[in-house]
Order: sequence, then C-alpha cells, then structure tokens
Amino acid sequence: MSHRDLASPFDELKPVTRSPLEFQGFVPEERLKDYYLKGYYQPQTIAQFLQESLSKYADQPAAIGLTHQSQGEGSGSQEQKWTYKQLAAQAELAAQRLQSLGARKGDRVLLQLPNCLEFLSYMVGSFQLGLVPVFCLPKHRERELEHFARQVDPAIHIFAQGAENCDYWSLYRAYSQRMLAANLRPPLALDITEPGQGLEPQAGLPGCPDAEETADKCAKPWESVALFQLSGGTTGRSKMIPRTHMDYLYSVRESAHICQLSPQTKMLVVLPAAHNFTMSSPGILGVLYSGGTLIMAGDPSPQTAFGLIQRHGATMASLVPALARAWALLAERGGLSFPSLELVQVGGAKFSPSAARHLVEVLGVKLQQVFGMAEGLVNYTRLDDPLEIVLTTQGRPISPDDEILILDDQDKILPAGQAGHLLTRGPYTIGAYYREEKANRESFTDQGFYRTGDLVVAHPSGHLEVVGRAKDQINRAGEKISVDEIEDFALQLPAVQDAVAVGLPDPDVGERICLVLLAGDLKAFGPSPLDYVRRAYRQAGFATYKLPERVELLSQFPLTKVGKISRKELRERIGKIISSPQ
Ligand code: AMP
Ligand code: DBH
Repeated sequence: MSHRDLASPFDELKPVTRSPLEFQGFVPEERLKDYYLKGYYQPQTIAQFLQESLSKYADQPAAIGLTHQSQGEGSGSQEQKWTYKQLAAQAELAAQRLQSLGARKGDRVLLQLPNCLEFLSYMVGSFQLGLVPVFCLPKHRERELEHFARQVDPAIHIFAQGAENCDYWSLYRAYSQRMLAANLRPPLALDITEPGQGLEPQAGLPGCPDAEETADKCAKPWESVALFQLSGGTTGRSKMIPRTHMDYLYSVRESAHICQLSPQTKMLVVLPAAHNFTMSSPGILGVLYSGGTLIMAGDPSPQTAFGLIQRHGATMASLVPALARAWALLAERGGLSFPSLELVQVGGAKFSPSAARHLVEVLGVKLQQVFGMAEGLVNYTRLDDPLEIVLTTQGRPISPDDEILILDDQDKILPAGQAGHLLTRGPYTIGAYYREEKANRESFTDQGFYRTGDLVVAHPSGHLEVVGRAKDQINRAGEKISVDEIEDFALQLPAVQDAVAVGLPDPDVGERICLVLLAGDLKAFGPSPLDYVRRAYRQAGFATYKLPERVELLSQFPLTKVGKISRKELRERIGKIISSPQ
C-alpha cells in the first residue's frame, strides 16, 4: 500500500477541529507583566528571530551535514555545506512542500528527522509558515507516535524513510490505521526522501480554518505556543510541553550569552537535534542566533564525531555523560587531541566528579555542566566558575527570576545546605503540560511551581548539585523512561501477575531497565524470558531504548511496612542476584 492509498479515506472523514493556538495561561498575568517589565520577553516569534539571522549572516556558513533528499539520479546521503542564504532557500522549499500538503498556520507537525541538513530546513520552514513543530526523536516508534498524534492532532508527520535503518512508512501506516479505525484523522505523511511527494497540490484535502483564524486573531503571536517538546515526565507516558515563542527565545538568548557564542562558534550536533538540550541550551537555535555554524553528526559514534571535529574545526559539543565518558576513554587510548575544541557541555543525567575530571584532563577542554529540563529551568556552570565548582555541581539557573525551592517530603522548606525536592517556577518554565489535567495536579503546585522530581543540594554560591531522583523514572544515557509506562505494558503480558521496572546502575549508560516480574507460570516465558519480553515490547511498538535489558522472575515481591512494593529493596535484591556468580 502506498501513502496515496492512505490519503483517500481522509476525504471522507469530517475535518477535525484542531484546538486553537490558545496561550496556555501557564504564567499568571502578574508574573507575566513583571517578566515583560524586566525585559525578558521580546515581541518576536521564532520565525522572526530566525529571519533576522538568515538576513544578517547571509553569506556565512550556517550548517554542514548530510542531506537525505534524493539528488536527481543519485540518491542517498551526502555531505553539504549551507550558508545562511542557502538555508533560507531550502527552508522556503520545505515550506512550499508543507503548504502543498495543505499545512496552514497554527497546524501542528510531527517533526521526526535525524541530524541532517533537512532537519534545519524543515524546522525553519515550519516556523516560517506558523506551524507548531512537535520535536519527536528518530527513535520514537509507532506507540509513541500514535500517542503524540492523539494528543496534539498534527496535520503532517515529517520523516526520512530509511534513516537510522528504520522503515518510517511502516510505523506511519501502523498508527494511522489504528487512528482511522478509531475515527480519528491521522496526519498526512511527508517523506523527505521522496523528491516530488507533496509538490502537487492535494485537491480536496480538508483544511484547518479554525487554526488559521485563531493564529491571526492572536494579538501577540509571541505569547502563543511555538513548539511542543516531549518530556519523560514524572508519571505515565510522555507529556507534551507547550513552549511559547517568548519564553523559549528568552532561554535561548540568555544561554547563547552564558556560553559566549559568536559567529566563530562551530557546534557539533551529536545528540538528537530535537532534544531540548540540543535545540535550546543554547543549542541549534543559540548557534543560529549568534551567526555560528552547526555541524550535524549523522550518527552518534565517537569515531564519526572525532572525524567531524577534526575536519571542520568544531569549537563546541554537547554530550550526555555516557557519551562524554566514551569520548574521554577513546581519546585517551588513541592519544587523540582536538585543538579546535574549546567547550564541552555535559548534561541530561548526572555527571560524576571523577568522570568530569577525566574528561577535562584528557581532552584539555573547558567543561560546562548543564542541568536542564524540557519543562523549562536550565542551570549552567559558568565559563569563569572555579574548576572545583564545574566538576562538582550541575550549575546555577539562567535567570535571576528562576525561583528555586528545596523541600522535604511534606513540602516544607529545608534549611540551607540540606538535600531535598527541587521545585521551580520562572520566566521560561511551564505551568502546565498540554491536556494533562491529572498529571498537572501532581506536577505543579497551586503557586505554579513545577515539581521536577529531582533531589538537589544548593551550594552557598547558588549552584545546584543533583544528588538523586524522587520520580519513578529511569535515565538511560539521558533518555528518560517512565517506569509506569514499562510496568503498565508488562501487566498485559500473559502469566505476569505483577511487574516492577527498576533502573540498574550501569557504567556505560548510567542506568539500564530491569524488569522484575512476579510470574504465575514460569514456563510461559520460554527458554529466554528476556527475548520473550523484548519481543513483546518491540511488537507493541515501543522505542528501542525502552526495551527491558534484563528480566528477573521472582515468586514474591518485597513489601514495605505499609504493604507497598519496596522498589528500594527490589533494587538491592536484584543488585545482589546480578553480582553473584550464576
Ligand atoms: P525532561 O523533563 O524529560 O526534559 O528531563 C529532565 C530531567 O533530566 C531532569 O529533571 C533531571 O532528572 C535530568 N537531568 C537533566 N540534566 C541533568 C544533569 N546535568 N544532572 C542530573 N540530572 C539531569
Ligand atoms: O535532560 C534534559 O531534558 C536537558 C538537559 C540539559 C534539557 O532539557 C536541557 C539541558 O535544556
């Protein structure tokens, strides 16, 4: 079946009413006024912000990377260099393709592209059309995509067939058909590797008049939702994080200043481009704002990254701790040095002081620790902080108006220097997830503080040190996995009476998912319970990084005094099983 076969049933369905581009109201009027007065917010959309750079730096190099678009006869990926002017022209072409599929201002689009040049042209083109991108990861699979599509009702799903060895058409078909069966209109597909697709106007496609209307009615468009980031969240499935133009751009501009970006900056983009860290801290948007160059790494291997740094003289890179450790080890073993590399940012998960010291010594670079969240708050160690602070803390907030609370289990403020739950609110932190009433009641206080689920200590200098996590989440190489999501599915497997997912400490990726099952009939799992379980998760369309990497079958679970399953004891017990000889 081709994508065109899927397009036809859409015409028979009533056009969906997309919810308007309402401002989420997550920052109350008074605080908003205060932030405006302090000059944090500019009357500018992301499209206007990008347009300024595209004009100002026209002839300077904007990006180097692979393209996936078919190049006439020879298709496949090849490295190209785009100036800002060329990026503008490519963004215009991308916008035309989106428009020819019927995309209208205010429509949401699932943007699911790898780190290639088209990521940039489709992102810029989407913003310029007034579309609202949902920053999906290339690793997301049909289960996650369907969830996003149901949550935000996108008009188009943009992907690159075959990228990262994935058949995106088959994912698209699988979730689209499920949506159609539920009488929901799935998005149209835009496969950027198909040259002509989408160029001819699609007659008879229902438009989205209400979305356009509201976008035009919006007196201050910079206050509207510009994009959706995705969160591991603290409970259940991924949450959609609505970020406004003004709040996101405030964090990007300040981040670019903190990191002293300039037209000389050449940033290696090795983490997924869509990730909030890579996009905004200061990330892709920060580099484009500063007139620098993005070097898009087509795959995350250190070998590829090292080649790109050496060939193109990268000055900066952003890594998760797992990758930072791998870089340091490989560079040490190979006796490699990277004279152009000045700054390495590490964030997304806790970076231990010893690993931090090793990185600095081996690579001879400046390190910056970044502790951020797609919900908002971002902390940086500053470039002139003493080395000890850089090695042992995860930085301090961007804004003087980032409010930090450190509370005990009863929500009481703790004396200075004590570890506790981090809550925050400020000029670029959301006050609500999109369409998540229940989760919002749990994740936000009445005063609008976000419960981060992180345990921190504040140093007298204001720097935060992350000392643990209270939320039920596993952090695998910076990818956040909700244990609820893993457990809920396990409970649907035959013979599983109860299930607990725990994060097992791991020297390479920080934590791995271990699924502990209370099983009625052990034989039901066959000779390899791990294979059985992984197959089941894969067939259900989970992203690969969410597949359990270890399965333990127990005949009973340890309980706490109040009769709840004791995750702590389970983790200890599993730790013992793993460390004892088989
Ligand atoms: P998310 O809400 O999915 O964007 O993930 C943000 C979470 O990642 C934070 O709340 C922390 O749990 C974790 N995180 C990010 N950066 C760091 C860091 N530098 N150290 C420790 N944890 C981090
Ligand atoms: O882990 C994150 O979500 C994260 C880490 C560093 C982030 O969102 C950010 C910086 O902006």
